[in-house]
Amino acid sequence: MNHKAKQSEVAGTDALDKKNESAKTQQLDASRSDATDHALTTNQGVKIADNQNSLKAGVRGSTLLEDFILREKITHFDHERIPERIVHARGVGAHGYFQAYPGNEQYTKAGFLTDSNIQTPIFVRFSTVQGPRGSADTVRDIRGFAIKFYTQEGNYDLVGNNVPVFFVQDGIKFPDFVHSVKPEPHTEIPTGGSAHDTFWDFVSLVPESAHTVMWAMSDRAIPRNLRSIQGFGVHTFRMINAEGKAIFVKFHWTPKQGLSQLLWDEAQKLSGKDPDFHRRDLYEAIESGNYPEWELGIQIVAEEDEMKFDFDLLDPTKIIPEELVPVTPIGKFVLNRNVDNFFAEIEQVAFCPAHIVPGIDFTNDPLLQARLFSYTDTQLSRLGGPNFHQLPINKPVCPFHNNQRDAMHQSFIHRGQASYQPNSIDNNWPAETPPAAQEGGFESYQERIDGKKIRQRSESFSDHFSQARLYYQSLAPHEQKHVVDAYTFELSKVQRPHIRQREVQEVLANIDLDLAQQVGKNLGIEVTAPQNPAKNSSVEKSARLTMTAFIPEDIQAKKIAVLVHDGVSQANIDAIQQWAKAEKAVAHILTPTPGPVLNQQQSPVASDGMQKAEPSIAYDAIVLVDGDNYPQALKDGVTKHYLLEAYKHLKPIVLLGDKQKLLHELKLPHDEGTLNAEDFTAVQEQFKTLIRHHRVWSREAIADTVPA
Ligand code: HDE
Repeated sequence: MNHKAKQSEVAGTDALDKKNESAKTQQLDASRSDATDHALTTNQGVKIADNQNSLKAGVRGSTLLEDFILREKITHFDHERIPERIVHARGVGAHGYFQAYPGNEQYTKAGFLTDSNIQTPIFVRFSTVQGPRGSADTVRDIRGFAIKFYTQEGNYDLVGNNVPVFFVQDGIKFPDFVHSVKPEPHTEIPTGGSAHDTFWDFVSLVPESAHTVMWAMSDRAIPRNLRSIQGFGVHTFRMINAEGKAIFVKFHWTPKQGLSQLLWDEAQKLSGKDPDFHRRDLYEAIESGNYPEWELGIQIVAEEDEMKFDFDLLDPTKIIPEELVPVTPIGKFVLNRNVDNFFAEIEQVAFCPAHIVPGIDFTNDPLLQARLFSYTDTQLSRLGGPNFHQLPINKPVCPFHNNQRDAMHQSFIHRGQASYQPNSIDNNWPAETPPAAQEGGFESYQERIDGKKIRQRSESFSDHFSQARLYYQSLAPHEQKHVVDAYTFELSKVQRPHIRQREVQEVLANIDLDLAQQVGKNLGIEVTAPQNPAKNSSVEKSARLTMTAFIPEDIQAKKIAVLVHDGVSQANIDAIQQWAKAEKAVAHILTPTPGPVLNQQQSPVASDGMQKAEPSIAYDAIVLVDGDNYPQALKDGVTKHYLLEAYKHLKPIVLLGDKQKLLHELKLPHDEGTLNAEDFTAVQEQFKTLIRHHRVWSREAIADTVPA
């Protein structure tokens, strides 16, 4: 019997026979507990007669220790929480599938990347880094972007972030960095943010952080939703094809939805008004069939070109500008299914950068190397032992067998006598698989190693400012302004003047004197010419660093607030709803109170929400519908405040009929983002273009002076 045939016989038929996409669903189905139509029992299966009263010595007497039903219930409850992740504790996730484009065999032998006919099930978890599990979604922070691919050759985890670089170059500095950004130890303040002394103390002393801090101070760190963020593998990885030829790759995933940001004022307000803003958005988009989609691409560098850049490919604080190496698309993934249970799936999912499959391998990036150890280690205390791979969300869909046995939370009943190798009792099974491409055994890439054991940073890692400068120089003017505002805001919260001074003079001035002087002016710090100015990167400006390079083609899932009152025009409401449906956008009819309003014909118009409860900051654009009852209907000021705030936050606005007067009343000038019409259909195309571009940036100078 050949090796492969024997292996599948040993493996059994269950996982192998399942179709790829449904495999994960079926696996989860098998472990789903659905209590409908079942009697309430204890964990031992004893039917419970009374779940309302504990066992007592008389109706007013003390509770008895022998009440095993009470004790079992309370004991289980007492242990419901597990330790949250030390970083990336706040997160949300969803299921979906990945599908490769044809033609990737030249790069890799990984089956899920080379067979374009299969849909590989995936699970994605997005997260913030700093805050605890209960913190707000919209804080200024890097977002985690971790994908588990349940491939037929084993689970592959791509554990990345929404920015392409990291704060430190060597894993040994990671605990220091995390301690500095986490809430300060004496007060446990601030929750979810970096605007405090310890963070700025550390980063101003560690210039290798300069580039990533610049990304964190940009609009990338306050995304509008999780559907419109990019993802990056950060480190350089390797791909190996069936001939054994290796290339270096950087992973990028680009959202079909385009990129969009919150304004800082919105982000702060949302932290209070809807701390679950991002997780709600993702859940609702998927539930309504607006499935978010990303394209996976790679930047490819031939092995022989490793040294040809003015930075080191192994340095995780550097990007490869797309002008030097363009991104080659290799596949796409779609998120199309919400979880059934947050804890079982999102909280218990365990990612690890060391989970790779044949055709993909690591490089010597010293940050990546430390990560390879850290993730499994953290799961041991978080998930209570080494069997966390048996949890439904972590279990591979392909067969897996070895001689690891027992330990906490073992849920398999291993049969047979021999749990060692070599053995002659079980004919030496489970057996090794040769590494040749067609057999599929994992083989590490045979990189030549020749060096001294040494604790030293390579000289090629020593330029810390030129790419920070490249990033700043590549941003659009409004994005640069936001960076100045963000440094000003954060440093204004720093209590110690010497830390502010050091960041502005010794970091920012080295990156860009003008940037440093703007921030310095705001903080009352005089900035002098730098000691160590950034040398220019070989690329002066990179076109794909500004978010304005990622405008979506459609307005699918964009949210539009439609403000109505008693006496509104039904014709315009119908037109808005038809248009939104055709565009797959979400139009919410918002009423002054939760009940319906009456239109001009006195028929009820159903409410999707109340204006006070569904604030403008939760929407991408607004429409004020015309009607008979103005200004009586707007007398309490809620609608006016809505308009003022939407205007301030640079939203596209449509004013229909009598509502055209409102801007004038509020002393706000009309501009290219405020559309006046009698009929909605007359401006719908223009409105769509404005929404695709998301904000009316030309309004920003005026909007900053608008109180709201
Ligand atoms: Fe992580 N990181 N990390 N990290 N990381 C964790 O693992 C760690 C780094 C990232 O949704 C932890 O299971 C070290 C870079 C994401 O479950 C922990 C170092 C990048 C997630 C850990 C890094 C990341 C984590 C905490 C430096 C972007 C959330 C819980 C050597 C490329 C995954 C856990 C999820 C989570 C360690 C640096 C991304 C403690 C030691 C660089 C997206 O093991």
